Amino acid sequence: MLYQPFLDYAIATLQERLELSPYHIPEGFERKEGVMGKGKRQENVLTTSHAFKSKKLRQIRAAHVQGGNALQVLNFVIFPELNYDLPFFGGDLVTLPGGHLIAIDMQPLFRDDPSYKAKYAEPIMPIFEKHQANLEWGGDFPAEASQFFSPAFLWTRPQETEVVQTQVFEAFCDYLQAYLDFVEQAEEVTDGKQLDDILQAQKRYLNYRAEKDPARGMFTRLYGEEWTEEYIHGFLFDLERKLALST
Ligand code: DBV
Repeated sequence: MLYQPFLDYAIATLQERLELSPYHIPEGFERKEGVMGKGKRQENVLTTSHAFKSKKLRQIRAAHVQGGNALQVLNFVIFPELNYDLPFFGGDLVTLPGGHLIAIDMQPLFRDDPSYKAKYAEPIMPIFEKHQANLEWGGDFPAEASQFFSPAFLWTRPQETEVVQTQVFEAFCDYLQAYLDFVEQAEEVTDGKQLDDILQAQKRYLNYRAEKDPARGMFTRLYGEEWTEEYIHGFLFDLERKLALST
């Protein structure tokens, strides 16, 4: 239940600040039960999915995995509509037997563009610095992933659960509020070249996340390969499927 308050806060805040509509969750993915481990260490694991959309946000979705003290995950991502230059909101909050792994970011479409950085990274640096001061840098992560993170990437592996409940929770709330400020201000893109750049950047990000999903192993052990691949491509990172449907 460690991440339930994060999910509750996110949904309440989104409802307060946006006009949300439901986003279709394919059958079989709203709720899935499985079993992890053997004998005395056996744990029931429940995965629930939550999804919404709004005028500027194509898909707002969360996967919440609850499997006792040693397995708790909230993966929460916001994918903007393709006619906005907004970054992705990404939260990967993971508790495994070895401890907690926390990644919170607003992942840029155009990481190396200085004007993009000035628009979407610089304003959140004060929030990043405030929280970074209390949360030790989490150390190595896959080098390939670094091209998708912003300079405000909050990455930490706290040992104490209390740190997650307090400092990580505050950081999550601050990042989400700041993201919704960006959403409020965002204006529709109409230029053809810019729209194409956004589409390419979204596809690159989505394909990376789908291909390298660090939860693939966990889901495959729990629910099998077929369910897992369908969950990843048909719900968690579904842009390619949606584009294929619309052409
Ligand atoms: N990660 C997901 C989804 C998850 C999920 C959809 C629904 O993208 C969970 C579940 N992340 C999850 C789990 C682990 C991680 C790890 C279960 C632990 C895997 C394990 O140790 O077995 C950020 N998440 C990680 C790691 C990173 C991230 C860097 C460590 C991975 C490693 O060391 O290999 N978030 C992740 C990431 C991006 C992001 C790579 C890239 C853009 O936004």
